Amino acid sequence: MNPHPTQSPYAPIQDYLSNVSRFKIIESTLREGEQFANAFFDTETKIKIARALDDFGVDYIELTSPCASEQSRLDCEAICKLGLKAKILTHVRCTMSDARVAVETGVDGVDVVIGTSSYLREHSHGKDMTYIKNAAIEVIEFVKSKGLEIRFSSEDSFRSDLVDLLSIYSAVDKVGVNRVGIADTVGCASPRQVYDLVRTLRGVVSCDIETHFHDDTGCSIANAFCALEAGATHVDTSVIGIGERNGITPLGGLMARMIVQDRDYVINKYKLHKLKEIEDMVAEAVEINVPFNNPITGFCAFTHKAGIHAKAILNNPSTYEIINPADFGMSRYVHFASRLTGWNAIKSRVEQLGLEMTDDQVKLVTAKIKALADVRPIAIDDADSIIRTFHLNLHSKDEKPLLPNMTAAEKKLFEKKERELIGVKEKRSLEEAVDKEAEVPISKKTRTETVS
Ligand code: HCA
Ligand code: CU
Repeated sequence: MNPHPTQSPYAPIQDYLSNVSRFKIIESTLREGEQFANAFFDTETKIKIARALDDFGVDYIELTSPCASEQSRLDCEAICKLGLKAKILTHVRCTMSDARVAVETGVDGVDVVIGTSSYLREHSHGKDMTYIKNAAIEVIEFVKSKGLEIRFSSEDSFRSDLVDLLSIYSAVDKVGVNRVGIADTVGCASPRQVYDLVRTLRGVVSCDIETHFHDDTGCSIANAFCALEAGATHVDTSVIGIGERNGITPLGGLMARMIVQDRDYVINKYKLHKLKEIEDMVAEAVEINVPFNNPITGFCAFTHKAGIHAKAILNNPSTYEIINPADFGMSRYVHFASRLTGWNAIKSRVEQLGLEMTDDQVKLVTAKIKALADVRPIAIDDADSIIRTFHLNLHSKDEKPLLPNMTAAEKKLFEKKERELIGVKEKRSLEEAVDKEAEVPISKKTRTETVS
């Protein structure tokens, strides 16, 4: 699965920059996630989420600023006292007054941020780049003097002047910042822009590079991936991606992307089986449903519907799955109750139900299920009950109706569809017979060719 399992000396140069096989996660559900419209986390919920994330294996847990409110400060202290394996960070503005409060909470590190784009400089804090640089250096030296990790990040990096950005990152790198952060605050960046900026920055600073991507234009996972390819070391995530507006890179989605890249790294580092539980916990806390199209845990993430897909999946799941659901404790599901179903899917269901039928019988019952699905949407129960009754009828004298709860109109339509299907089937077998007669013996021909 990993296209670069070993680094060859002839690998293109950018592969040496890539950190896709050694990235770290800064989990921000309890900071960025608290900025989600529906989020209100009481202390107990925060502790539950922090413990679950720690158990999952994230490297860092980022918490709301202790300066946001008195309760935020107390919660930050409480989480620091839990003795988690993950390092605890808090996130504050780049000012000495915030930094002083942050270092007293018991955190392992402080993430500071200040807006550097002209939009934010003019319309938010009103400070120029020289002021920002001096403030950053003072804060960094102070936090370091307390023996804590310090990260400096520029809000709205992708709409900031590149020269301004590189100059401030280079200055903070020189005074020993542990990480610099790039933030796509408005979700405007494309993967290629991300790659270019991170790669340029990688050549300017020697410290770690953290990245933070909003999802306004649907690129948050792709951007995180490209950032790692370009040499970023850390990715910010939140559970289900919750955050300001429509949020940031989701933890689960990132896992999906990364497991395809380097299964061993992801599987050995994170307890992937816990993902669904964590997502359900957070979804419940913020009163949302996990979206249907969520990677890994969306209700249909491993559901196969069309007959052609189902047949191939039943033969070999890799045909239509890039991720093995079992890696996440999930299961695959072959959808058999629809008009798109095929006899292979029904055969597998017949076996699951512990019934015995010949292939011809399975084909016949498949035709009936498809006929009914043409009349009305059918549920799994309907399909199962058709299969069971059909099976019963095979072994008994009197013919029971396949579905007892049909209206007269449905029954009529069903019978018509059944007749049509049988007609199609007869036409098909006639065509097959004609084809057979005209057929060149392909297998023979191929064999001769291979031998000679
Ligand atoms: C925000 C701040 C932030 C900070 C990111 C960072 C952003 O606007 O709420 O600290 O790197 O998106 O810029 O979340
Ligand atoms: Cu953000």
